[in-house]
Amino acid sequence: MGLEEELEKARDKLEKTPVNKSTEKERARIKTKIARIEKKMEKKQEGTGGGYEGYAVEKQGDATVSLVGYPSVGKSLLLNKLTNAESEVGRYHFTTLDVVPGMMEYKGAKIQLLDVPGLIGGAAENRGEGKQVISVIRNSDLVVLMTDPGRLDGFGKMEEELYESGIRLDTEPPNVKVEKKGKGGIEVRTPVDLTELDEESIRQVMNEWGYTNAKIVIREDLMLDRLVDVLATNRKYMPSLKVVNKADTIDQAKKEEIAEKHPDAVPLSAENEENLGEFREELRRKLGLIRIYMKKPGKEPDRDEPLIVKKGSNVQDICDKLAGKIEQKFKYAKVWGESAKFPEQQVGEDHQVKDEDVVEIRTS
Ligand SMILES: Nc1nc2c(ncn2[C@@H]2O[C@H](COP(=O)(O)OP(=O)(O)OP(=O)(O)O)[C@@H](O)[C@H]2O)c(=O)[nH]1
Ligand SMILES: [Mg+2]
Repeated sequence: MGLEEELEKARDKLEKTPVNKSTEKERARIKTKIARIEKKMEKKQEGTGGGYEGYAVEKQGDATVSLVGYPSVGKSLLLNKLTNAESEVGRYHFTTLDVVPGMMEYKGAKIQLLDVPGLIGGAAENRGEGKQVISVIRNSDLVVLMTDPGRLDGFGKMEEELYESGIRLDTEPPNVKVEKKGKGGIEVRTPVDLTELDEESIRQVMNEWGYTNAKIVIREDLMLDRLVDVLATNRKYMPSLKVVNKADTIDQAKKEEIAEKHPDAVPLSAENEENLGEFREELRRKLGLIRIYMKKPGKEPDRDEPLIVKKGSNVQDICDKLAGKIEQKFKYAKVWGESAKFPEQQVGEDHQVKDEDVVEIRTS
């Protein structure tokens, strides 16, 4: 039996197994099996030399975003409106066959947008170009899920498809640490109460994943799926942004209905360039990009070309980004702005910066 067939069988079995307390262990076993077949398939794909070549896009700029959605939702037109790229826009499905990159500049940040070919049913099962689509998405920093008013179910379908491919959207990775040991069996430590899993089933699942001697520390009320995610180790956690394009084709009532059903989706029109500002701002916010104005001693800060770093970055990260530009050894930094207790505060490398701070690096 081929891997694909095996996978299909296992998925089928899972679907037919009801969800209740008595089938919990059986479902755990099947899920483990599914995850292991998927991993095997991935390995095989890598082994054949990938076949990713046509899709390998060099990451450029401060962040990379993939634009996914069913054929003809308007991905190419949006890319053309927002960036310097020229992606073919057509009335026919699948006008975009390769990944087309474009660069968008917004508030000093260079955001690379990738027009990714139609995310079609079956991507997770390695049908068609699905696997390559997934690999491009996994390599980006955020995924835009795009649909139009006629296909609002697209969001759920895309989310499902990405989930099946090991991509976890808008979710924190499990707060769990696993450490392999030389002996002693499986030691389970849970400082919190677990409502779904007991130690026995945790041990069982870990055994099925090939862990015989290990320590697992669980710091959240872990569900079975997330335990499997930890053990599978190939999960990708990333943010997403939902977009409903072609807002120009609907009336106010329909707009309100969409806002109610999908409050987190940004309605826009690539054609009429409606609401593109909000889209850019949401992208920047979700990517967590912040601006730092660098300053040289005795000079005014450079406000024209901010240094872009991720939210939560510290002075050390800034120095890393400036690598090559600072030749001498870091001594201290001076900071003005939101992160400073007072203007011109003297700080060390672990000081966390905030959006629009002014930073002066002192070297010795
Ligand atoms: N009314 C309206 N039509 C749009 C809008 N955006 C795109 N379209 C039209 O929808 C059709 C498909 O647009 P594309 O940009 O080619 O769609 P795509 O998602 O790139 O499609 P594939 O490359 O096939 O996956 C074209 O005829 C566009 O002119 C919009 O905001 N409003
Ligand atoms: Mg296209």
